[in-house]
Order: sequence, then structure tokens, then C-alpha cells
Amino acid sequence: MPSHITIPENHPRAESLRTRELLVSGFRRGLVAAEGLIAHGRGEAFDYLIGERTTDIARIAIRAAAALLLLSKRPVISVNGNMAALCPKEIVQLAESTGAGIEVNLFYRTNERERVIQKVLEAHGARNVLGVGPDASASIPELSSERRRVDPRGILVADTVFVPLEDGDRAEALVRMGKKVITVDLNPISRTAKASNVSIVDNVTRTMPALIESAVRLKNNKDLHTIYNNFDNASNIDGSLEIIRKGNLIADKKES
Ligand code: PTJ
Repeated sequence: MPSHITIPENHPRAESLRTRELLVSGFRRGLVAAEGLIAHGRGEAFDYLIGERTTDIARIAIRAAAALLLLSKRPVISVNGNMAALCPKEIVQLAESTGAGIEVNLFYRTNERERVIQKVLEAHGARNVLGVGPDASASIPELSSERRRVDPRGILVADTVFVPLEDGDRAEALVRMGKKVITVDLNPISRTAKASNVSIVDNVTRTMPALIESAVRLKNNKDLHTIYNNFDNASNIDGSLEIIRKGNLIADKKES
């Protein structure tokens, strides 16, 4: 369904309004859960606090995430409704540039929504979307939400799982299973951000193109282990918190 308003190009908040429209349209097309709109509002509030830009600190995390994806033997990108609405093209591009699988994994799981998301990803070139319907026949231990259902060819056997906009329970459960977890979460104090090995505190709409670019640039880099091993998630999160605490105008000066 088309957007119900035309966003003027020169509107000072045009970018943010366009992102909202993507989610609202995703909701109307059956991709996004109603709760996904609320989750986005929380993200927007944190985005405001970090200055609605990809900070230098987030760029360090993006580079470490790209290195980890390239180092992994069986990386999988976990896709929920918000991600499918906001960056379907980038999900497919990231999978292609890192050799990752793509798996649909929903908190508010319905078979209909899984299939709509699968179709959108396929329309953007995805060839083998995992985790849809009976394919999600395996379970993540000790997890009671619908997110526990995973594809035995995908998240279950993955060594690294990329879980943007995730809930904390599953991030923690995946780490307990011995997997490396990468997330994108504008909230630096979420359980997901704290539990993950690499947490990118940024808006997925900005992170995804930067992550693809980083993966393409690092592809033949011999220092991937060093790049990933030098990354310290807790101190990177502290860096984002400092930006929020001090106000992003001061942090801007500090970063540049
Ligand atoms: O499609 P489903 O059924 O799997 O449901 C997806 C949502 C997002 C509704 C579900 O995973 C959920 O309820 O998530 P939470 O627990 O609200 O967490 C979402 C986190 O993502 C919050 O910490 C938000 O701050 C953050 N967030 C929201 N929008 C963005 C974001 N982080 C980065 N970029 C965004 N655009």
C-alpha cells in the first residue's frame, strides 16, 4: 500500500519520516508485527541521543562484525519483520558478500508473516530462505519464546548468527550454545547488546550499507583474526554510553 503522505525532500526530518513509512507500509503488507512499530519508536529515541549518525565507535564495531562474518564457516543472518521492511536488499547483499545464510526468525511468529517475509527477500534476490514453516523444526534449548524455533540447516548449526533488533533471551541462549552473536541495537544497555560478541549501536538503516562495504573491503584481508580479537564489546558499548551521557555535540568534537 502506498504511503499516505508525501514527505517533502527538504523536511528537516525527511530521513526519519521515510524510515517510519517503510515500517508502516511493512505493517500494512503483513511483514511487520504491530509491536515492531513500538520497538522502532524506542530505537528512534536512542537514535536521537546518539545524534542520528553512525558514530566512530559504531564504525569500529561494524569493522569487527564484518571481520567475524568473513572468518565464520557457517554464518547466518536472522531476519525479523522490522529488518525485512527496512533493509531487504541489504540483507541479500550482505549474505552474498559474506557467504551467510538467511533465516526468518520471528518473535511474534505466524506462518503467514513468515511467508510474506520470505517472498520479499526472494523478490530482492534471496535464493534459499531458511526457517519458514515446517523447515524450522529444531529448537534452541532453554528458550520458551517462538524465537526458539530454528532451521536445522541454519541457525542451529551456525557458528555465527547476526541478529539485528533482537530480544535479549535469544541472544543469551545463542551465546550459551557456543555461537558468536552479532547484533545491531540502538539501545546500548539492552540485554542483547550486553550478551552479544559484537554489538553495533546504530540504526540498521545506516549499519547495513556500511557493513556490506566493510565486508567487501575486508574480503582478502589477512588480518581478520586480529581485527576481531582486538575488539572489546564492553568497552565499545561504554563508548556509546559516553556519547549519550555527554551529549552528541561534545562527542562529535571528541571524535573528529
Ligand atoms: O518481527 P518479530 O515478530 O520478530 O518482532 C520484532 C520485534 C522488533 C518487534 C521484536 O524483536 C521485539 O520486540 O524487539 P524488542 O525487544 O523491542 O527490541 C528491539 C530493540 O531494537 C530495542 O532495543 C530497540 O531500541 C532496537 N531498535 C529498534 N529499531 C531499531 C533498533 N535498533 C537499530 N535500528 C533500528 N532501526
